[in-house]
Order: sequence, then structure tokens, then C-alpha cells
Amino acid sequence: MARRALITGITGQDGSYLAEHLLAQGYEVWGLARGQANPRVSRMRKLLADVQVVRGDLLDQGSLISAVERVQPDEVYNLGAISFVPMSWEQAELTAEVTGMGVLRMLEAIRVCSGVSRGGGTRSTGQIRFYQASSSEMFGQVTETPQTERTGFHPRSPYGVAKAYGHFLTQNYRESYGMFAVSGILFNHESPRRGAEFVTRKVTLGAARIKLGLAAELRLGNLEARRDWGFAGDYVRAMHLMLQAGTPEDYVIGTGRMKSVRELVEAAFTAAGLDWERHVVCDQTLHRPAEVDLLCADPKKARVQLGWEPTVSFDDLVAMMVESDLRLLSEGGDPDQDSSWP
Ligand code: NDP
Ligand code: GDR
Repeated sequence: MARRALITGITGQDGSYLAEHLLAQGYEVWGLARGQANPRVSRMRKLLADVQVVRGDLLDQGSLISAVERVQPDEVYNLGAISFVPMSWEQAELTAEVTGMGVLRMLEAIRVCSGVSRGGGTRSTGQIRFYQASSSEMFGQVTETPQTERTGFHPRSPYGVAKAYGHFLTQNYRESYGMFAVSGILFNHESPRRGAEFVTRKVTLGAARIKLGLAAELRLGNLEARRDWGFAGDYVRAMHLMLQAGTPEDYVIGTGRMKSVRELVEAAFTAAGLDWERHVVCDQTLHRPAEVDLLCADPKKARVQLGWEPTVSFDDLVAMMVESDLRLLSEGGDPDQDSSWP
């Protein structure tokens, strides 16, 4: 019988790549979708026709229990979150509820549906494996570089704090109830499906708009921040591998290479045949209340234990995104509209 996966965050970047990967592996894939008329759900249904939809919201405990009861998954991937760091200052409480408490609600739904009692009682034979989308933002102000599974956390945003709560809670459910519950500490990963608010896509869309005469300038915040950027398609393979391992463990996933936002801008504008210095405007209002200056992964554990390696270089990733955005805009697509998702 096909293995069954339930993915929260199915309408997001990673949800789409993970669903495609699992379908290709022969899985029956279910996506948890929220809202009564969420346009991102109809877009997802069109593009991932083989994914089945179950309604639910990370804010609603009962809906998660119903979803797990209905789907009876072998694996649950918790990708749902408020994931845009600046929004987490504007809506800190909601971020804590969705990105932090949402993990608790999902773990509780699995615990209850698996028949695991708090008193160490019965445990059902078919144990559900759980993946939590942890983040390099938990490291925040780093104490060592590169960062490993043992590096301490000093989150710099309400988002990072909420992710740290979910991370420790996942460890705690593993230790308290013997659940196969793991966290992937993923560094920034991007693709042509990345939301337009994140810096990589903002830059590749900006370069494409300028190239096509649709805009004259691009306003950005801190150009000196450095990140370890990889391709989302590579990172969802790591999520799946973590749930196939013999023992439940947490892993750092990244490329081990760091670039600045300035280098990202240079690469994207060069790929579009433009001189970035003529078009990019630095805007102080886009700086964050507390910045994460640099992040760089040491993915050795994943390489050795899971056999995971990234396959797309930074330059190829940026070129892929610029090319995709040039095509999208040339065809009259609107990145904010449903039909424009490549
Ligand atoms: P996206 O922002 O693209 O997707 C977020 C998803 O969360 C959407 O499907 C959204 O659904 C869903 N969601 C939001 N609120 C709720 C809610 N209340 N209940 C259920 N679902 C909800 O994120 P990514 O795909 O980029 O990232 C996936 C996960 O990985 C996130 O948890 C993110 O924090 C984490 N992460 C991402 C990294 C990256 O570089 N991409 C790196 C490290 C961690 P809707 O359409 O309904 O809004
Ligand atoms: P990040 O990604 O905060 O690392 O979180 P983002 O692309 O938003 O920012 C990366 C860096 O670029 C700087 N920056 C700008 N960022 C945005 N969005 N817009 C700008 O105009 C701009 N100018 C400079 C930022 O200050 C920052 O330093 C992402 C999300 O996917 C999280 O959910 C995930 O957990 C982490 O990656 C790992």
C-alpha cells in the first residue's frame, strides 16, 4: 500500500516541491489547507492535481485532530507558518500562535490519534513520523560559524523565537513520548516559486521588471546581510530523508557557502544584463529592528548520515530565478496572481 503523507503549508513554496517529490516516490499526498475561499488553495489544486485536500488550520486544535483522523498519515510534515520575518514584528502574537503554538497543536493531534497517553500508556503500532520545519533564524546572533546541530540559539525576531519554541517542543515530544519527531534546521532556500516578499525573489523580479521597462528602480534594505542560500527542490529531499532514517534526529541543511545581499543583487542584475548600481536604492525603512548579520550552515551530519547533498549552485539558482521571472513577466503574468505560479 502507498505510504501516506500529510503536509501543512501545502500552498507555500516548500509544500509544492515536497508534494511533487513525495508523489514521484509513490506516496499518497494530502495537503492541509485553511480558509473558506483561499485563492492559494485553488492555485495549488490546479498545479498539484494529485494532492488531496483536507481542511484545517494550525490555530484550531480540533481541526488538526480531525485531519489526522481522516488522513491516517504515515508521515506528517509541518511546514505551515507565518514565515516572513518582518511580519513577525507587526503580528508577534499571531506569529507565536501559528509558527510556535501550531507545532504544539500538530504534535498533540498526532499524540492523541496515535493513542499515546501522557501516563506512558498504550502506543499504537502504526507510529506517525513527524517533521518540523525549523529554521536557521533560531541561531540569530551567531556565536560560531558555520552553524551545526550543536550551535546555541539567540533568535533576533519574534519569528525566530516562535521557531525555537517549536524546535524544543519537537525534541520534547520525542523524549517524552518516544515519538519519531524530528526537526530540520533549514537555511534559506529559494526557487522561482518563492514568495515575492523574500529578498531573492524581490531582487530577481525587480531585475526582470527593470529589464522589461516595467520599473526603473528597486528599493532594498540591508545589503550587507549574509545568508547561505540554496535551492528549495534540494531541501525537500532532505526533509523526506530525515523521516526515513533509522533513528529520529535533527539535522542542519544548507550549502555551507555564504553570500551577501549585495552579491545576490550583482548576480541577478548581471544575469539580466543590467548594471545594478544604476537601479538599486537603499531604503532605511526596510531595515529590521534587529538584524541577523550572517548565517552559514555546516551540513556535514546530513551528508554523512543521510547522504544528502545540494545540487544547485548560488549562481545557477539566481540565473534560474531571473530567467523564470523574465519569462513570467514577458508573458503578461502577475506574480501576485493565482495563475502566475510557475
Ligand atoms: P511559505 O511562506 O511559502 O508558506 C507558508 C505556508 O504556511 C503557506 O502554505 C500558508 O498557507 C501556511 N499557513 C500560514 N498560516 C497558517 C495557518 N494558520 N494554518 C495552516 N497553515 C498556515 O513558506 P516556505 O514554503 O518558504 O517555508 C515552509 C516552512 O519552512 C515554514 O514553516 C518556514 O517558516 C520554514 N522555513 C523556510 C525556509 C525557507 O528558506 N524557505 C528556511 C527555514 C525554515 P496559506 O496559503 O493558507 O497562507
Ligand atoms: P530571511 O529572508 O529573513 O532570512 O528569512 P529574507 O529573504 O526576507 O531576508 C534575507 C536578508 O535580506 C535582507 N534584506 C531584505 N529582505 C527582504 N525581505 N526585503 C528587502 O528589501 C531586503 N533588503 C535586505 C534582510 O534584512 C535579511 O537579512 C527566510 C524565511 O524564509 C524564513 O521563513 C526562514 O526561516 C529563513 O529564511 C531561514
